[in-house]
Amino acid sequence: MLNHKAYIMKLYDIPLSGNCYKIRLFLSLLGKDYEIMPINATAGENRTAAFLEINPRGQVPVLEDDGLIIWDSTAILMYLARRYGDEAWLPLDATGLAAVSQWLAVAQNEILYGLARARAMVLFKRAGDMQEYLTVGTGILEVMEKHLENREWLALERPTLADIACFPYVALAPDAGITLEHYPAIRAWIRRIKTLPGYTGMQGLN
Ligand SMILES: N[C@@H](CCC(=O)N[C@@H](CS)C(=O)NCC(=O)O)C(=O)O
Repeated sequence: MLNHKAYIMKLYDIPLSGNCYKIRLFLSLLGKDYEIMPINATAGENRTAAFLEINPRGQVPVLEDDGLIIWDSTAILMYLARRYGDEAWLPLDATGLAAVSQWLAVAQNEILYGLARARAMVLFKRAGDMQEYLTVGTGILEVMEKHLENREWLALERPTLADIACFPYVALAPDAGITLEHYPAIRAWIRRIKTLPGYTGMQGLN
């Protein structure tokens, strides 16, 4: 009998990375199987010639789907939403797409260069300017708090990629020593995300 091995997606991953967790969370919400390809950044595995062929930026996450390689968490989320999700996650209409894109931009700007950088300093002893990261990070928490005071989800009347992209480093802010105590609307939004069917957590966030 021929052994037809079913194709399975591969995710190049660091377990404590919030950017990788975004992808694991979305794959879980979509109910998609995948294989983890662990990358040990401390041992320089993201800087080898072989890995730089896969992602010239030397970063995770990277997704490999049947020969197609995609790097950058936003690009991967968009690919997965279009390829395997329904339109709800990433709308096609101009207004809905713009509403989601605004928050995808926040995830790659203030959240990454504020909350995520502050966390990396604390957890991984990365060098940086903690004061700057805290100013940027708490600045966007204030914006999100106000925005969520009268909304359930960031972009539309339902969960979208906007929520998935922004969720990890906001929910992991306590790892960076940033309390969410003063942000009740953000805490309610975090609880809402945790009730989505297929939700999965990570270390420091269950
Ligand atoms: N904008 C990128 C950022 C990716 C990123 O910063 N990845 C980190 C882990 S969270 C990484 O690979 N760091 C290893 C390094 O830069 O040496 C994305 O969203 O995928």
